[in-house]
Amino acid sequence: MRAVLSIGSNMDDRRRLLRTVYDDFRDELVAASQVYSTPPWGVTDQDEFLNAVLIVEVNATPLELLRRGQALEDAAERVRVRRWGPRTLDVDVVQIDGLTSDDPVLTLPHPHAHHRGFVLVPWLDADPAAELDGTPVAELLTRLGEAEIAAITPVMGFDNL
Ligand code: A4P
Ligand code: MG
Repeated sequence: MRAVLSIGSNMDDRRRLLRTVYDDFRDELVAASQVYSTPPWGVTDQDEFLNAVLIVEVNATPLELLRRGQALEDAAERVRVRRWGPRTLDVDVVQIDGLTSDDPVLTLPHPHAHHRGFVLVPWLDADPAAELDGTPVAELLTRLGEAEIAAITPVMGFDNL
């Protein structure tokens, strides 16, 4: 199955932590976005994030993929303190093929993806033809504020991370 992963970090060695995910999926990678610097969304009194999107082709069940992302979070010694708060590493499953699920353990597509610039901008970068629930990601981006989008800036590719 093909999956879209949103990865983010705003604590510790952010570049190294993102790289652990990239390296883990290296052999299954279809496309990777640039790495972006993004202002915190939701809880704004925290440090800037680095965010990226990876598109992967994996031979696994959706739940296995979720658990694999969570194992990478655990390896980053992520401590869950506060919803939307600072984190060493976050691996969110944005979309898997055309699957939909309202299971709270794995909701698909990710319920916040369509209005988060830090997901949509890198996603469009990794796949200019990307669609979410039948709507082009490029169109979803036009619904966000210009200032929000302008603040999401590419800093480097994974090759230089
Ligand atoms: N879960 C359900 N569906 C999914 C899915 N599609 N992908 C469940 C991943 N997990 C999913 O997640 C809570 C539960 O969601 C898990 O048990 C899983 O089974 P969590 O990662 O433990 O908690 P969280 O990440 O603190 O909460 P939440 O609400 O998922 O936060 P988000 O949505 O991950 O947002 N600003 C910027 N600029 N960049 C960021 O990366 N990230 C967040 C966190 C907030 N602000 C940000 C960023
Ligand atoms: Mg999460």
